[in-house]
Amino acid sequence: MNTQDYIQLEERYGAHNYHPLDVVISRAEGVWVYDVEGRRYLDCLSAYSAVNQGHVHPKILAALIEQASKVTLTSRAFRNDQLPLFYKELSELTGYEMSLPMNSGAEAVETALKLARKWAYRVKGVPRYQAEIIVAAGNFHGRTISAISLSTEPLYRNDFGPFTPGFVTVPYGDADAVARAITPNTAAVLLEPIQGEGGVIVPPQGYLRKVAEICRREHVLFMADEIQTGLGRTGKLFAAQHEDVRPDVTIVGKALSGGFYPISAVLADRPLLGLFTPGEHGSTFGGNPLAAAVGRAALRVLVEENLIQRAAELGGYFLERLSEIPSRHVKEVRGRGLLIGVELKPEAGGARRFCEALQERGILAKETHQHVIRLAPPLVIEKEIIDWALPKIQEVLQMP
Ligand code: IF1
Repeated sequence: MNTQDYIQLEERYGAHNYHPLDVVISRAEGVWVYDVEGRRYLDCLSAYSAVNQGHVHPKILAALIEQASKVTLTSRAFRNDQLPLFYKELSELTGYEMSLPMNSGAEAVETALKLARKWAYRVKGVPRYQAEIIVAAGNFHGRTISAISLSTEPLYRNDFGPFTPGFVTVPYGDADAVARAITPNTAAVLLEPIQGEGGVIVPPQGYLRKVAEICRREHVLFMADEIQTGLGRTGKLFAAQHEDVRPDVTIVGKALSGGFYPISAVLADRPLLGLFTPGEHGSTFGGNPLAAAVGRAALRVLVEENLIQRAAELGGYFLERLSEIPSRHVKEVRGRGLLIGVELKPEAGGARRFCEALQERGILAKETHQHVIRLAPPLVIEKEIIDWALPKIQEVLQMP
């Protein structure tokens, strides 16, 4: 079967909820993916930052195989011998006292929303079912009904109401707007430290710190969705650390498994996560021994291979070189660490044709918000590979 055969099958039998680039990947290793025609590409998306550790990392693969041959799923009705170690290692790495494991990112976001509401009623004293959670315009927190209820993107919402109530939207990047939106019923503020889907939007310096201060003063929880920005992507373990902020709740996913398996978690200290009691929340697969073993290996790789430091250094280098490319199409190059967005001028006609031109040259990237090319390779990338990619990116940015 060739590329077209696979595409036809997919279009015929699969729901059309995506419009992928026409490349059919059958194999991957490190920063490289290979298609069914045997062509090689540099992966500059990293599955939206899920493969920070690089594709098919050998140490994570070994942990997966070893655990899969022992026991994969017990349900949480019984205990398993991997989850306690995962909890401990996640706590030691992140500095949060506890965590609650789920599968997809959206589920972890839902978990955090439930936690904030319970805290509001049981600790803060908000009248029953009056809790409000403040979110930012342009956010992306997932695809569940509640996650799209937070969204301001018509495509994600329009046909899917009625929506979950209890959310208040403020502009992103404006701390005063957060302060103004707070009422006695506010439970939490939920933000991405950098908006990924929003188009790699880096908020003004000091924004996160100000919001954190406002939250502390007003007795409101500050919750960071670090599903995309966390676990090294921006050159710190968490992007909020660029402003020395430690949110009350941090949500992680994606790279928590290095791309092998959906694993997410909510991180917080005991007074908060300790509020959940048996039966209130859970998931068949959340915290299963295979996930726990994979998560442990994925975290170890981040640390042992210095991937966070690499993201800081190589990201800085990549961003600088990209900024030097003369192009009449580019409006701005921005980002942190290896999460980089190249925003094109509206006259450029959208980022998609640039991504297709990159594909022809052996680089896979995905447009976001129509005018932004997102460049986010696995953190195991090397300077020489960035230097290989730069002239190709330059060629594409200098197209007519
Ligand atoms: C898709 C975007 C990225 C996320 C943040 C929660 C979730 C995500 C900050 C939900 C997921 C993904 C999902 C993917 C596209 C993608 C995405 F462009 F849509 F916004 F990464 F930038 N919080 N982001 O970024 O996690 O439930 O998917 O595990 O196709 O929907 P999930």
